[in-house]
Amino acid sequence: MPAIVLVGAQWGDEGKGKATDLMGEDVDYVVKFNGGNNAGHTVVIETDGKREKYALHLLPSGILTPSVTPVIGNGVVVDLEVLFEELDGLGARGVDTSKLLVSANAHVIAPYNRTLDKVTERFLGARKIGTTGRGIGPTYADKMNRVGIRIQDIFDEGILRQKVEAALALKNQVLVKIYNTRAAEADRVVEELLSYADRLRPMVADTALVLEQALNEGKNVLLEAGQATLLDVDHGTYPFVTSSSATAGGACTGSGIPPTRVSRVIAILKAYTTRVGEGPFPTELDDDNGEFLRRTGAEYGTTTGRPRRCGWLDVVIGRYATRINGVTDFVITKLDVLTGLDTVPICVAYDVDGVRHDEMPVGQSDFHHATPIYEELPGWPEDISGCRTFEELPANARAYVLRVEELIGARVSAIGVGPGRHEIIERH
Ligand code: 2SA
Ligand code: GDP
Ligand code: MG
Repeated sequence: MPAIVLVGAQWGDEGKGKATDLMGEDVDYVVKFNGGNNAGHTVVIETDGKREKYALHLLPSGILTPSVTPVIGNGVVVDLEVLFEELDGLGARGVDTSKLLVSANAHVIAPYNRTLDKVTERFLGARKIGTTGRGIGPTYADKMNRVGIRIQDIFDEGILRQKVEAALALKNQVLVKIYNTRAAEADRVVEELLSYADRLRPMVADTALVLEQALNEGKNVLLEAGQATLLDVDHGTYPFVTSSSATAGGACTGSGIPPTRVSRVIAILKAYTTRVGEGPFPTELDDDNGEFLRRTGAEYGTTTGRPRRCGWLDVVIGRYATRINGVTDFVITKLDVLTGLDTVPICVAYDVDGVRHDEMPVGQSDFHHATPIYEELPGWPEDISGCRTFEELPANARAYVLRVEELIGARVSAIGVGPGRHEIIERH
């Protein structure tokens, strides 16, 4: 049976959490395969007419569906303090988290990597990336450098100590001599990490094997990305990216599920564009329209609270996401946010020094000063949040979706018309 991959098409915050939650009923396992608690997924659930809002960071969004087994895959970086805080928070709200599985091969965000992330950003000053400061970059750097700490190391004090000491031999030089800050003490780090061992032990598994067995038994597995295509370390707007593989390929390396098992790749595309952190953004709006999108779409970081940069939809990026991820179908989210605009612009290509680009420019410098070429579509004044079928949408909203579908080159299988779990139109 199939594995389904769900990715973000733009710079994140497209509504992946809501889309994953919506699929929850139809899947048996939801696997987070990249990133860590830099992610922020807001899921709004209506029970008895009351709206309950959940903000998930490290845990897969599927954790809110009782029948789902949530899995933290090997490609994730885990802050253990945050893991237990998040589990306790959900537990206090009556969510059963007892089925959670954590890969023995996932890497741990050591406290010194949180420090390094923050001091590096301060050190870079104007050249900073605008990270979430959660220690993500330094932890993936340790993984590639082969000085990382893995979940399984927490259960072997001797190995853990050896690894922490090896990592700190170099890091403390950097912390003290370059960043002029305090050295990390190996003993304290080891003590802190060991303190989580007993609670962690029952959750730890060979998750790649568990998922292989689940697929063999005909179970459905959803692989849920954190961040998005243009934040992918290989395919994004490097260096203004996160440090993991957020595209469909990363779903396989980050979970241990082979590509031949994946039958569907869903990409989530917001009806406009947002970005948090630094880096190029051709359709960014610094005017009233940008403010309208931020206010109407409540565009503030789910993890850091930072105001998100806002701009019009960019289908050059949409097409790129289709290609890089092998998208089978898109979910367009937040169409309701565009309600009330006279015209809705879509960026269909870029002008770079008088040359038209229909694809992402190969050179990052060109992307930095790309000017959008817009196509203007008529807007719609009607409230669409109550629409549940495509036919119920106003003609101009339908025309917008159909035009986007044509421009990105893949089917739109669902359309979000509000933050709630059921505020969605499914197209069969
Ligand atoms: P990091 O911390 O090393 O991953 O930062 C590197 C870049 O990746 C961006 N990034 C994100 N972009 C959008 N949303 C993210 N999650 C949160 C949210 C962000 C928040 O859901 O709103 O609350 O600020 C996320 N995580 C990482 C980051 O902005 C850098 O550009
Ligand atoms: P993620 O990181 O991709 O999971 O997205 P976030 O949760 O960070 O940001 C998406 C925000 O949009 C959340 O606050 C969602 O509740 C909200 N949202 C998702 N889909 C829709 C939609 O169709 N309409 C509206 N108005 N809000 C939505
Ligand atoms: Mg988010």
